[in-house]
Amino acid sequence: MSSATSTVKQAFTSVTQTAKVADLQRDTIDPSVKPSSGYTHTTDHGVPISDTDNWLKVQDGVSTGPSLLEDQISREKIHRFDHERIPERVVHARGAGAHGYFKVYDDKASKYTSAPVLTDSSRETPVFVRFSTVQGSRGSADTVRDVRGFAVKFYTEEGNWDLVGNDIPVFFIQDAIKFPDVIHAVKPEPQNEVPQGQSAHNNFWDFVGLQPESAHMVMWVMSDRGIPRSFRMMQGFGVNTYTLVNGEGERFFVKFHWLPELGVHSLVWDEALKICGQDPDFHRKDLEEAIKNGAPPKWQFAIQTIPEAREHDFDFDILDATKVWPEELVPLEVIGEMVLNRTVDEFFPEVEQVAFCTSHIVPGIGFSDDPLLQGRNFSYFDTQITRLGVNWEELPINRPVCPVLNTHRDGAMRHKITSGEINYWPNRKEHYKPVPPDQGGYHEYPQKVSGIKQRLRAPKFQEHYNQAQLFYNSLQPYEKSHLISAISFELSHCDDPVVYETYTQVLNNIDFDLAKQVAINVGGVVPDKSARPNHGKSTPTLSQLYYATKEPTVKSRRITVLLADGFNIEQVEGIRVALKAGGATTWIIGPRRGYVYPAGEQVGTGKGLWADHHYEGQRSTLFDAFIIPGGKDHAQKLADNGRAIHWVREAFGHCKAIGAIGEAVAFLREAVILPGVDFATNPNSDDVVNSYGVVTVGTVDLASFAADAFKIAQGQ
Ligand code: HDD
Repeated sequence: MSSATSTVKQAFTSVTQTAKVADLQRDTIDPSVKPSSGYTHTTDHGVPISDTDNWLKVQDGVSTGPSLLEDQISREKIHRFDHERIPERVVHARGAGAHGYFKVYDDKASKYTSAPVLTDSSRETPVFVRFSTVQGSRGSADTVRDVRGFAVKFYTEEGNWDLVGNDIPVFFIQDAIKFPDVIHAVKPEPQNEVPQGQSAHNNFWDFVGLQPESAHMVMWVMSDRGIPRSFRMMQGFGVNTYTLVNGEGERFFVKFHWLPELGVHSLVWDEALKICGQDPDFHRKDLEEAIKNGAPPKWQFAIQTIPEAREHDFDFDILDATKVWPEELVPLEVIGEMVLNRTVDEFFPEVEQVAFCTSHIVPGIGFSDDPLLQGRNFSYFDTQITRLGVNWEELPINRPVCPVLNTHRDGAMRHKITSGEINYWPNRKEHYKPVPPDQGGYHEYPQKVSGIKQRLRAPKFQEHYNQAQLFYNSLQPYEKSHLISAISFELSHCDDPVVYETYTQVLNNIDFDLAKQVAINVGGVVPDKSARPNHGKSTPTLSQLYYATKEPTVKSRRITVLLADGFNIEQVEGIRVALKAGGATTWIIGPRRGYVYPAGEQVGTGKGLWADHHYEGQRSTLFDAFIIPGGKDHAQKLADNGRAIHWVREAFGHCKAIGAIGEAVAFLREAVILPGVDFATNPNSDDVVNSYGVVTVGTVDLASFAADAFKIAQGQ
């Protein structure tokens, strides 16, 4: 820690790494306000209540008489209920959150910044993260095609730092003045408030067709990045260009990155659509389930830096938020990690009331002239005033863990009581003395600026297609095919020909083949030649494949064993031990929620395995993989059940990992009805893994397999 920082800390009080947990518990651990089975019900003014079920009425013993307005208890209950809602966020209304910590591995970043949160490896800085979708309202579904918000509040010892990012590294627009336009265009249309949780409508595609700077981001959202498998499997990006200033006063431009430990993974579109209906809270529940099951999600934190003197060395403007800094040009440096290990206690005061501001930075970190960031710095504070009132930073989830002391006073819902007669500076008592920079006070980098005041964009901001093309060229063939299907789906939902015809022409600036295929699908203008030559450049780091898991793992994955009565119990037990050892969350799906019976056991004896759900209760869409054990009657019973066949077929269509043992191999072959699939011709061979992600084994010594897995689980 620098001496300046320590002096300031002494002037206030010291804080610890678990400070935020302790701080929040100030509001939750008081036993007198914890629900219990004793007589605890009171009014808001603390008077015990004897009846919360009957409004005070005039009764004559026979008929019901009038309800009395006098009933202060009933009135309070209704008043409080009437005012439970606050305005939802104007964007990113739908979200989920969790607590955790951030730490850096060493002081490597001190060559760029003096910020202790990024350089002091002895610290564990508390964080709160909120993930979100952008378009839909608070009650919309999780798995829609959309950008995901990735907002991190670091409760540092020098004050709160909010890194308000997304799961996509670029943005739709370059200048903040266009934000209300892009959001109006993507949100439900004003005349009928349709559609919800989708960008598949005329207004969005109309806007992006006329605002070509959005082309790059449109490619990202329409790629598999737009339908993540889980919040835990998303990359995060600060998106805007910030700056870092080191102890020598040198300045660097910086981009911030989060890299998920589990790799970057997506749903497939058909699956995403179905989950919207089957489990609209899929991502929210996934986050909670992983943390509660002891698989706290983890991200590495990386930075890309460019020294101030190299600002103009690139063929794009490094302050343009519609551009990435290709990793080949500016490599990532991993400097730390974040773990989310605590779920929230109550959604509203934590997830709904958390409020982020890009303008919240700490000494050692600064802004750049990125025109999108500059506008954001105004907007966030402003919107929190509408949502939460001017004293929103006093709310438990938002208040810093370090002391907050200043001359701000009053306003609606002020909680804090500051003693003393002074509320201004300068004053005779020298209270609230500003902290000099060498004692830790924030000070701006002395940046030289010159120019002519005018409403213009810098020259390199005029180029919009090079990186959109770079992104498209870098995709794997299957990623390109998904992207073409996604744009085709969206444009098919636009019924104004001007809209889909214009957009297919925009696409022809990116790639001829892309434009042609989409135009054929949606009835657009089929081009006969490219509007712009493809520069042919590509880079592996823009494909999602590059960031998929480096070390395959079942850890924290939802894996089921699919059963009917008559299964082979040794195999099931072996499978479950092995999966548990690998850290997977396991489930049994059967014909009913209740006992499912192994071979040799009478149905109804209660001596079976308990199925967590029946075939329709939880569909295969909600799991990552499944295994079917052998058993002669077992395979036949599955084959006789249309729901079981549908379960398997959908999973196969969604490219899930599938395993089958013994007799189940033949069932699987019949269920998916795919001629020419190699596992169909090899039902009795050992360890056949085919290109569809299907593993089949004829026989397996599961007893020794389970024993080995058990040893692994015991750490031997
Ligand atoms: Fe924004 C919320 C991310 C551009 C104005 N934004 C919001 C949230 C995220 C982002 C993750 C949700 C925070 C939470 O969970 O509470 N926004 C971005 C990114 C952008 C971006 C990565 C581009 C780099 N935003 C942007 C611009 C403006 C805004 C250009 C306005 C000029 N954003 C807002 C807002 C919101 C918001 C209106 C709504 C709720 C809130 O702030 O707290 O102020």
